[in-house]
Amino acid sequence: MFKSGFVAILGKPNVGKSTLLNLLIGEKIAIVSHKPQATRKSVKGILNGEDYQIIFVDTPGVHESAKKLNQVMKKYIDEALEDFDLAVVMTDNNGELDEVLEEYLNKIKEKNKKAILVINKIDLMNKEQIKDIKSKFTSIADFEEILEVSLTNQPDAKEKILEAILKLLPEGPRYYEDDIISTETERFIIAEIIREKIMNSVGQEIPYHIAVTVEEFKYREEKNLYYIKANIIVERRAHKMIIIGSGGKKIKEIGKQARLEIENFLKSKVYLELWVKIKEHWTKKEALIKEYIDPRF
Ligand SMILES: Nc1nc2c(ncn2[C@@H]2O[C@H](COP(=O)(O)OP(=O)(O)OP(=O)(O)O)[C@@H](O)[C@H]2O)c(=O)[nH]1
Ligand SMILES: [Mg+2]
Repeated sequence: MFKSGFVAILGKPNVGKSTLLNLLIGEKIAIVSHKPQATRKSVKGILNGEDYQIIFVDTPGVHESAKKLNQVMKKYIDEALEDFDLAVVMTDNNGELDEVLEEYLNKIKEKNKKAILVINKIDLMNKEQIKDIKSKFTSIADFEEILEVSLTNQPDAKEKILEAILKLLPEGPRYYEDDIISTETERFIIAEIIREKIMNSVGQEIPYHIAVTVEEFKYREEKNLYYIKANIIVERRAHKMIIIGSGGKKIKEIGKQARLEIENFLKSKVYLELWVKIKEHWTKKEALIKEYIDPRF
């Protein structure tokens, strides 16, 4: 019997959803940050086995907020919950459970879909804390299985989670060719790698006000490398100054880190050119959100 399906990964910001996606796929396709709300749009990763194909959908973690960008992020979760076969609900040592997450848990129930609860980051918790989180979640939703793991500190976490998923996955077709691991474009992944490097190298607030667009992406035969030109969009002049840093030091470091990872991703030498552009209040303007994040929303 061939098993397949769409597995939605849901949870509050920073619990480790993108870490899980990357671990399951075995390649880094989603960005990871110690800062919350790293993921902005859903990222699909495909895992092919002898007798199964799982399409994981990593969703953005969101807080309740009226902000436009947050509303767009929520649309990705709604979309992931339109059509899915199994939900992996994740939480961490914060055990946060608010109305937004509760709404999604209700939706899973309404749709008669099964869910697995993954309690992540047990390396930061004691038994008592784990027990409390477990009872908090099980008091409002049903889970077929509850797993306590540490994605970063436990070698068999991946196997445990995969095994639980395969047990619950329905019979189904191979939806995608078996040689692709993601439906995301190279351009998107490159922009995300750059955004991750910025997120992880500047202060608290700025990451939520930046977008990255890849303007040019071409292979230069004569030089044997990819030429990539990307724009870093910020909302304010002050943010631009911080990203550039004194004497251009900061942007140089961001560029170097991003280039190394893009080279690894493309398996080729890369020449990366970064430009910082100011677009005032872009996170509040629908047309600009469409342009930088997703034209569909
Ligand atoms: N201590 C510890 N940290 C972890 C573990 N798993 C993930 N992390 C860290 O948690 C942080 C958040 O991980 P992400 O995968 O970006 O979380 P996310 O749920 O995708 O976050 P959003 O995209 O913001 O919703 C990163 O710094 C990870 O390295 C774990 O088992 N233990
Ligand atoms: Mg994420």
